[in-house]
Amino acid sequence: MTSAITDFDCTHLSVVKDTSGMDKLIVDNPLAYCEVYLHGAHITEFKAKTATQGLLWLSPKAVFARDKAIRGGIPICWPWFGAHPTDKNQPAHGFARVSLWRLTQAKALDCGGTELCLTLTDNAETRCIWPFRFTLEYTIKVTEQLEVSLVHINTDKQPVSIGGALHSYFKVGEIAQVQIAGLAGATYLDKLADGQACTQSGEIRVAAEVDSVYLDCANDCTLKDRALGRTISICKQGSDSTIVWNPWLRKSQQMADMSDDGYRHMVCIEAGVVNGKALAPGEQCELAQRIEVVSD
Ligand code: TA6
Repeated sequence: MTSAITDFDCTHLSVVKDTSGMDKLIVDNPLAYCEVYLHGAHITEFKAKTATQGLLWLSPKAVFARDKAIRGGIPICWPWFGAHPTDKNQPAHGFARVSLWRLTQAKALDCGGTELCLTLTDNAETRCIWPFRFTLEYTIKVTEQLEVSLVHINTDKQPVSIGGALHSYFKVGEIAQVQIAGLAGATYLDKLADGQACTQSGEIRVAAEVDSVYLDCANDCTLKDRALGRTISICKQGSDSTIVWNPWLRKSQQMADMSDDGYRHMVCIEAGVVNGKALAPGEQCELAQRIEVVSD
């Protein structure tokens, strides 16, 4: 597999083994720098060359191991979001984030950017967890913006229901100085209050643990960060919901892969498909997200 990675004639791309022996793709082009693990097709770093800071938060205590999801960056939660709908023994947030993906395309773009495509197809391991045939194609376009597109193709002979999220962890200077705009008036389920339905009033400020699922919500968001002096624009497509998550102090302390004060420097704003999408045999659907710093 590793040799196949280097078959692409793309000068912006290099492949390294990190200290845990995992393959990491490094894109370094005139417009941006980006790191992607084949494990989970997990983007762990993105920084436009014009920006002073990277966009994504990666836990200093993140664990890089075959059976673990990396804490930070953009985990791909797929083909379900959160707990499995019927079987508690199945992994939370599906298996895509702990599967080994293949690099199937890498090309330099005329604009100076780079486009990668990573693919995951069903195999004996995935069929033990989810007994359906599928192809997942994850396209990562690295320019001044980070654009990702996850396409699920139902290659099975029967219909399937799929869901998930691009569980992006954004880096913030200080959580108390953050405002999230774009969700005012939306109905959300408060997972910390037994899923009680609430209405979002104004911009979101995070001053305690938050775990909210904004339903029927295709809205784009902005993340204003006074401490870092920047605003991030988060646009999405093919998503029926937005999830906002911050574990705050007590849960950060309980998580082995999070430092105690990790919650102060991150917030998750996730492009979700929580209601599940039905796909007929041969049908496909796309979940996409574009993020960029709009003022720095
Ligand atoms: O998207 C929010 C959430 O589902 C939370 O409930 C929280 O548990 C978080 O994801 C992290 O989940 P993980 O399985 O990565 O620890």
